[in-house]
Amino acid sequence: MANLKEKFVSKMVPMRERVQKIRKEHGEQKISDVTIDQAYGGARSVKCMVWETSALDPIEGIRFRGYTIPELQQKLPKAPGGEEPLPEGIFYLLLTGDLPTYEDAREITEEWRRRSELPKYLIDVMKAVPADTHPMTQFALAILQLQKESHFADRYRKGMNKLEYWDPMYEDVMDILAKLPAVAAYIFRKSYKGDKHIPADPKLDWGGNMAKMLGVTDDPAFVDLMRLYLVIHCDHEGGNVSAHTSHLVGSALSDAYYSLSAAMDGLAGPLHGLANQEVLRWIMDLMKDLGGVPSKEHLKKYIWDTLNAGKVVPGYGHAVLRKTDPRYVAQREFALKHLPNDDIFKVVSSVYEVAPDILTEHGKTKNPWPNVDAHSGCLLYHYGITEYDFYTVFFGVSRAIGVLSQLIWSRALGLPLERPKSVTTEWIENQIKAAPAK
Ligand code: CMX
Repeated sequence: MANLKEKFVSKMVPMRERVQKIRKEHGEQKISDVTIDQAYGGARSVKCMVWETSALDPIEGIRFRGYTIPELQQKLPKAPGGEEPLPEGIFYLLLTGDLPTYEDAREITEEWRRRSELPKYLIDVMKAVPADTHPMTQFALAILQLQKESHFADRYRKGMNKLEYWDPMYEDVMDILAKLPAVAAYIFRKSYKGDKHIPADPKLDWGGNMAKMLGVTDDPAFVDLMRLYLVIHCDHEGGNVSAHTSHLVGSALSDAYYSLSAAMDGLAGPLHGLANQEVLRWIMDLMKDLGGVPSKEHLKKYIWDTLNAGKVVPGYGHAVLRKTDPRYVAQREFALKHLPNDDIFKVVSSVYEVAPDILTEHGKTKNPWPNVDAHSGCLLYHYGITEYDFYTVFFGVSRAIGVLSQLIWSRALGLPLERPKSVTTEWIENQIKAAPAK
């Protein structure tokens, strides 16, 4: 795809110079201090990584290249007749920093269509996977199996100048993103629909084809849901587990297949992306126990029971956010427009009304507000995707857009091996002893 690649080069060259200048002239300037609590506590808020594609404010939420979700719903190109932005458009934006035209997005659709076919060896491997394997395991496995296609690994083996790393990385990223909807749909149909598959439609966009190949409904609102979903889950700055994992693994010059597959292993944790499946499971259990849509009083007791049993309320809390996640809000607005009378949506809304006060009273979580995962399952369930173990795969297809765009940038900027320093508890105790008395 000449245009996008040329456009990227036009951005890459000045950006390289900009970063080199910053490092040369201001490399010694401090931007973060680290406390003992942060060292034990998962490095919260320690600023020690650069991530170009998005930035997260604790109160306002995510901005993709400076744009909020409502702004992108307005400004990104849409498919004819569609109401939600095309994921191809956000890939263009994350990679180049510029808003695409409809034609720019269409070119990416075409490029991904040309690269989308799944090799037969992948299908053979996927067929051999035990049927009860979790969809996220299958997804990470499929990405890893495709690694033998890597241009980056091939070029590196043959000998490549560092300044060229970004180029085969770009090619790998385009190949992977092109195939992910078909990989995801293949896992879905194999796991839940009798191993009967639906071919892609060459006339459809990337998200449209994702919806088509799943084969759950012809409702055009579902196609728009897929596009919205694939846009809003794509990136959430660099510190989250999936993004950070891809960054770390990629820093060893592992190619995009290795980096993404590892990122998906992190996304599959219940405190991260798997929370979307856990939310639906929790709500379905709740509706079963309480006989359908519960009263507020019953719901409050159920939430307290969850907390008193030493469990988390899935979909609530966040390591960075301190307000309702704008990705939650975008999905809530979609639900209010398309499925206001859905019973599960009613429960999701009731939880939103009562859970923040309960979590505040409980007094542990720093953020009592819902995150992205509190809402996505109810939308997917409404359109017939009732197998909630599959939900995190959608998150993974979307997250690939963000982490892979950044991976191209990481190689373009020559970012080095990531290697923070670890210390022992004994070392920390010695630091405490050596510190001046307060
Ligand atoms: N329910 C109950 N307790 C919660 C809670 C919740 N939803 N959220 C946080 N807490 C607890 C933590 O478990 C922690 O307890 P301990 O002190 O006993 O360890 C305490 O509150 C402080 O946690 P925190 O600093 O507010 O939050 P963290 O940065 O440690 O963790 C997160 C963030 C998301 C893992 C946590 O809020 C959580 O477990 N939420 C539920 C799972 C979830 O929805 N994850 C998806 C996040 C979005 C995504 O990545 O996809």
